Amino acid sequence: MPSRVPRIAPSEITPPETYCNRRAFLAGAVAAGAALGSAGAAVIPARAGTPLHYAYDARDSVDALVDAPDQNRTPNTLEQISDYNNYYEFGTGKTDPAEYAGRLQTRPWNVAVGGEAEITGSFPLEEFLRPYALEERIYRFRCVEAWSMVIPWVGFPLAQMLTRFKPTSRAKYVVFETLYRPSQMPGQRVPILQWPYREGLRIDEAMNPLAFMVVGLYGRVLPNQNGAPLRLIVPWKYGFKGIKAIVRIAFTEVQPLTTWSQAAPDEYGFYANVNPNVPHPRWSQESERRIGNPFFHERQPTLMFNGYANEVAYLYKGMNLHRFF
Ligand SMILES: Nc1nc2c(c(=O)[nH]1)N[C@H]1C(S)=C(S)[C@@H](COP(=O)(O)O)O[C@H]1N2
Ligand SMILES: [Mo]
Repeated sequence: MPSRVPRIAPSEITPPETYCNRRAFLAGAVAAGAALGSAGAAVIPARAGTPLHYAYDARDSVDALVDAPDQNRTPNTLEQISDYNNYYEFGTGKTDPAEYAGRLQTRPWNVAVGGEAEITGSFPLEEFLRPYALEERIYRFRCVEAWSMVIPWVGFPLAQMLTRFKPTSRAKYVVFETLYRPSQMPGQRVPILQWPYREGLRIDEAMNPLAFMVVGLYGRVLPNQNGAPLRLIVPWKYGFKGIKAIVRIAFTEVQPLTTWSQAAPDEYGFYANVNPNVPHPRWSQESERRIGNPFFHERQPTLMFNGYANEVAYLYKGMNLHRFF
């Protein structure tokens, strides 16, 4: 254990995931950071719910990372976050993933990295994640809004991961792929979507500090239905960009085909930025309901880029967002 890190019993610390309020969060952050006892020991346990070491790193902070859209949002409960999911590999019902994803074996797990990068290959998850478990790069805590919920994710910035593989100047996009394993993913035995599920980002979007690779939730290993062992969160985009159970990452020169835009090109574009001004062909996107809100049926106005415009609007300067939706 590094000597400059004082030992503090976990019980003395107010867990930061109990609030998503920025000011309260910053006050609690120091203590949370000091709780990193055996940093670097286990890379990441396989079992959902196992406590994870994580820290809040002030160097990593812009206001938006914690709670941009709203100053006093209470995070959704673990039950809300893990009992109501979209994960078509386990079925199209919102409770199918909670019911069936437990059978997915998340070890051994390999992540293949390919395409326009200097370092490519297939990496066992432990090796893939090892840098983030080292003392200086411990998992980060971030409270972000996604899919009408406020969720205390644990993970690390996507940019930090991508730069390790030294993408070349030809890398204009990055594409992600989900595991294809029909024996454990019953939804894949049915052609609901073109399997495996695929998502992509433009490289500058992927390098924005808000794009986040997730390994945990509420300070613990991610439940399978939320995308264990590794999933993406892109807070300014619609939920479907947050691909789960990632096994392949590739850097490409051309814009990749993505599952939902292949399935319904008029309804789902490559960008999928949260945008109240661009209606979905079959519904308005001007307002949303907050899951878990006691006033659930009250709709709130949807904010441009999900409230993160200050952080991401520069990515789309001069682009026609009706055309590139
Ligand atoms: N592999 C895979 N990833 C996926 C999906 C999916 O069906 N398969 N659904 C997406 C959609 S539509 C949403 S809204 C989010 C939901 O993530 P959550 O269940 O953690 O809230 O996951 C996304 N990632
Ligand atoms: Mo979604």
